[in-house]
Amino acid sequence: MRVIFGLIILVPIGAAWLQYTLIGLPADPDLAIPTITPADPVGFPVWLSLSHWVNFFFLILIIRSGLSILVDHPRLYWNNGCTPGTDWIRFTSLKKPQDKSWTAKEDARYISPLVGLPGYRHTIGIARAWHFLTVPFFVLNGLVFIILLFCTHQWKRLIPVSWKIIPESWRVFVHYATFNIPTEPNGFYHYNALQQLAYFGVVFILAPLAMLTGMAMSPAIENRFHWYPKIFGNRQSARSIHFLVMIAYVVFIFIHVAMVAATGLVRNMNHIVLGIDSSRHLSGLYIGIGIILATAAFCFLAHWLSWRKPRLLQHLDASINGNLWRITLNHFKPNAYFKKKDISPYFWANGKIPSSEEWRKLAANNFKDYKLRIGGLVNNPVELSLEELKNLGMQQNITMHHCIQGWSGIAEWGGLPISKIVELVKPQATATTVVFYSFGEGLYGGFYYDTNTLDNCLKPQSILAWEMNYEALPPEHGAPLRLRVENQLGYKMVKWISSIEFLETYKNIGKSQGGKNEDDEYFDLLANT
Ligand SMILES: Nc1nc2c(c(=O)[nH]1)N[C@H]1C(S)=C(S)[C@@H](COP(=O)(O)O)O[C@H]1N2
Ligand SMILES: [Mo]
Repeated sequence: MRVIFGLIILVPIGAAWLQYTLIGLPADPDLAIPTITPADPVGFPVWLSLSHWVNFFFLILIIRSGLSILVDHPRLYWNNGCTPGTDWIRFTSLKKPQDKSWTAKEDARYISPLVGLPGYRHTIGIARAWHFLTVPFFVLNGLVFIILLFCTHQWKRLIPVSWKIIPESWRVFVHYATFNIPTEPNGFYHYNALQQLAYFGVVFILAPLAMLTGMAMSPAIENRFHWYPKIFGNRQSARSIHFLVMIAYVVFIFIHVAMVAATGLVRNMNHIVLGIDSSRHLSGLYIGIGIILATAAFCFLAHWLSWRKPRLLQHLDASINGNLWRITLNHFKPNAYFKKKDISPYFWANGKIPSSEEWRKLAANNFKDYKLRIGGLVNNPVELSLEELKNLGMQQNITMHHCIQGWSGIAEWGGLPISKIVELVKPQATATTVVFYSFGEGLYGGFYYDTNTLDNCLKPQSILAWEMNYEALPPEHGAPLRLRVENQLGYKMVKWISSIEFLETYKNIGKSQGGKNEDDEYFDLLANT
């Protein structure tokens, strides 16, 4: 894989040198400034400068928080099951140990806060808050930009109108690649072919690709529209492409900044900052540097907020994205789709196996003495053994699991639809939240628990599973009983369930955030993305 990427970079450069040494430099690209008609873009209007810098600001936040998300599962794959050893690139020196259990959580890595937002380890909750808080505004800014682009003549800067752009771009590329800087056009009026192509690619290819591959990672979208991630191969290739788009952005930013500096820094900065065509005033340069420094300063503020006001960020994210997903994605109903042959050969595990005496005793006796307590706002509280649960019915689903960390896996899960439990216990009208308590502990101590809306518990494929891949649920995957709610991320699916309660609200449990990870790691209450 790395060889392929190496070739993608080296082959064009090699070809450029070959052409240069064998045939000579192609003619300087045509720079004759065409006579400017009233239909041509002249200069940079304020909206264009603004959206350019706003875009820069958001891009920095998106990339930095994205890197923090990435290292929570620092491996990228082309296969849905994330089988260890099949990663095409990894950002950890560790191989998965063969001789002991190794959870995905243990596999998460540290990233310096200078690079990642917020950086460090196990900070994916806040990293996601930044990522998702930024994205709607990034998209909005992009839309405004594109609309105004087409409402004015400015589109002519970016949109190639002839295929000639390709050979012309190549000519420019041969110049750059062999360090024969061609005469530059005045960007106030138009760009050279390669520049136009690059800007076009960033706006009209990279940005949409980033959004579309991002959406392909949502459990709610994936299990409703199974065809969607397949546009990119599968969910993990969508994740890999999402990463490659980020790399392309970073490479673009470096080359772009270098070229801005190399081809008349003062004049270029006056263009994009102030919209004036002058090489004499330094104000554009100073203001531009000011914007870059302010963005850097915001990164420090973001770091401070991440550590001092994480709850604020979590709630801000919930008030924007949480609400947005509640009224949209959360309505999608999971569709049966996967076949036996799709089952992943490997399935990462997460969480600490319960250490309590109670669970170990139950496990030692094959859970024969296990009793699931179901109570709360119900008319008929019950205690059910595994046997009794099994007698109530069974459903088998083959589904894709989406962990917040980025890994996925396809497995068969067999168990009792929660709708059957609801029929049995008869929740009162006020019961809208279901809490699942675990025998296991959370990463930071205290028992693991999570809540789901009753509505999501009643979606197709929501079950209490005692079977995985047609065998008894193994201890590391949650024996004797675990939850499956397929339109949510993995952390909502409590393993080693001890009891279930129907409630009016999640607010009176734990730290009032709706789950152990929501309490301790600032994960989202609603996990559709
Ligand atoms: N009790 C308990 N349940 C848990 C967890 C945990 O730490 N403790 N981790 C959750 C997370 S983050 C994921 S991704 C899934 C993992 O399920 P698996 O181990 O079967 O892959 O379990 C969820 N349920
Ligand atoms: Mo997870």
